[in-house]
Amino acid sequence: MNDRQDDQRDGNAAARALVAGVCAGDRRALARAITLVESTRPEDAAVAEAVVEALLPYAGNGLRIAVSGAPGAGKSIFIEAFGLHLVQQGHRVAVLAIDPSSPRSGGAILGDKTRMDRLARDERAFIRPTPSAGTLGGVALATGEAITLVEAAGFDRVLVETVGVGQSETAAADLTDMFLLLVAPGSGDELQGVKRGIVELADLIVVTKGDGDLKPAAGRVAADYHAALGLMRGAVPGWTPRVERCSAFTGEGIPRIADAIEAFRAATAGWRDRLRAEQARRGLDRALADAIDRALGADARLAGLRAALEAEVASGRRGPRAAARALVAGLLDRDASGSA
Ligand SMILES: Nc1nc2c(ncn2[C@@H]2O[C@H](COP(=O)(O)OP(=O)(O)O)[C@@H](O)[C@H]2O)c(=O)[nH]1
Ligand SMILES: [Mg+2]
Repeated sequence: MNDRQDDQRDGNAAARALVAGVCAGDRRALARAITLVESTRPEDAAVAEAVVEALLPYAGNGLRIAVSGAPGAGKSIFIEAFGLHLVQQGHRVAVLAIDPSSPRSGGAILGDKTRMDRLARDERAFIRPTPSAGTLGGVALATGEAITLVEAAGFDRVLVETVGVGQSETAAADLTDMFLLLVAPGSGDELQGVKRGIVELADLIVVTKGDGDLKPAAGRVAADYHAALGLMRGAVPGWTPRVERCSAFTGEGIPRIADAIEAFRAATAGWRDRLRAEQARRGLDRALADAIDRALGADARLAGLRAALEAEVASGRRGPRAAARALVAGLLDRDASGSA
C-alpha cells in the first residue's frame, strides 16, 4: 500500500469510530466531529465529509431555532433559562453559535460558558459556544453540518445563537426552522435600534429582562413591537409572528415561550420539509463556492493565478465574469491533466 492508501484507510477508520460515537450520543465524539467540520485544514476535509454523509440519515428530527438580538439583549442568559426549561420538559438541547467575527478565543468561550453554567453541566444539553472564525460562508457551512451532527446524536431542540449584527442573522435564518428576535428594554435596542430587516425575519419576538425596575419598560417595548408586527406580513405560511415577554432571572414567561414554539412547530409542520429543501439547495451553492475556494487554494499555480486575476479585476482591467471563467478553466485544465 502506498502512503495515500494508508491515509485513506486511517481516515475511514477514524470516520467510522466518530460516526459510531455520535450515534451512541458520546459527547466527546460529538465535540471531535464538530471540530472536524469546523476545520479548514485540507487533511481534515475527507474525514469530516465522510462523517457528515454517514450521519445525514439520522439527522432532521430536531426543531432548529435561531436566537438573535443585539449584543447584551440577553441571548446567552435566555438560552440558559429556556434550555433548562426544555430539558425539564424532556427535550435534549444543543446550543450552537454563528459568529464569523469572533476568533476562537478563550475569553469568548469562557464568557458564554459562565453565562450558561447550569445548562453546560446538564447531561441533557450540549453547548458549543463559539465556532472558529472564518468567512461567513465557511462558518455557515460548518454550523449547518454541526446541526446535522447534534441531531444525529439525539438532540431534538437546536438553538443557534447569533451576534445580532449584519449578515450572520440571514445566515442563521437560512439554517433554522424558526427565528427568535430578542430585544431588551431600556438599553437602546428598542424598535428604532433594531434593523427592520431583522424584525421581518422574526417568527417570535421575545422581550427580555421583564423584571424589577425594567418591567414597565419591557411592557412598553412589547406593545411597540406588537404594533410594528401588525404592519408586517409574516414570512411563514400558517403562522402569525407574535411578541412574548420574559425574565430569565425570575423565569416568568419562559413556559409561554416554550408553548409558542411548540405552536409554531405544529402549525408549520407541513411547510418545514419544503423550507429545508430550499435551504439545502442554497447550502449547495455555499458549499460549491467553498469547494472552489479550497481547490484554488490547494494548488500553488492556481492560487497565484487567482491573486493575479484579483488584482486585474480590482484595477478594472478585467471583468469579474471573465476572471471567474479563467479560474474555472484553470481548475478543469488541472484535473484533466491529472495533477489533482
Ligand atoms: N434584569 C435582567 N437582566 C438580564 C436578564 N437577562 C440578561 N440580563 C442582563 O443582560 C446582560 C447581557 O446578557 P447576555 O445573555 O450575555 O446577552 P447577549 O449578549 O445577548 O448574549 C447580562 O449580563 C445581564 O446582566 C434578565 O432576565 N433580567
Ligand atoms: Mg451571548
